[in-house]
Amino acid sequence: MKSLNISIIAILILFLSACTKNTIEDFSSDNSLTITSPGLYFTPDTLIINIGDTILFDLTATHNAVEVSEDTYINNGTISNEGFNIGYGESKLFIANEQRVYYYVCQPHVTMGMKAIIIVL
Ligand SMILES: [Cu+2]
Repeated sequence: MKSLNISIIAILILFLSACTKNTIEDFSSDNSLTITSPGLYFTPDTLIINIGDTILFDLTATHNAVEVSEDTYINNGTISNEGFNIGYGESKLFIANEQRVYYYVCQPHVTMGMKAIIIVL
């Protein structure tokens, strides 16, 4: 099951790497995770974690982080899927409680490539 998971992740990363700046961080054996917005990008923009891990979003004043559907993500849309929503400049915790890929965007900057994913194993 673990090797199947890794294959799926490898395919996902290949597929999504065209959309990200490729700051991949695998924290699946860690438990203190922070996503920041130091510029017109999130870092890390591909985060691999375990189910139940807590992430701190620590955003600067001009950026938000709104969870969107995969389709919205691919099309650089901004419509929330009613998932997590971190406001401008907020520091907020998010617990990943589903084994899937979470897609999110910065609404004012998604067309400039400011979007990222969290892969939950
Ligand atoms: Cu932004």
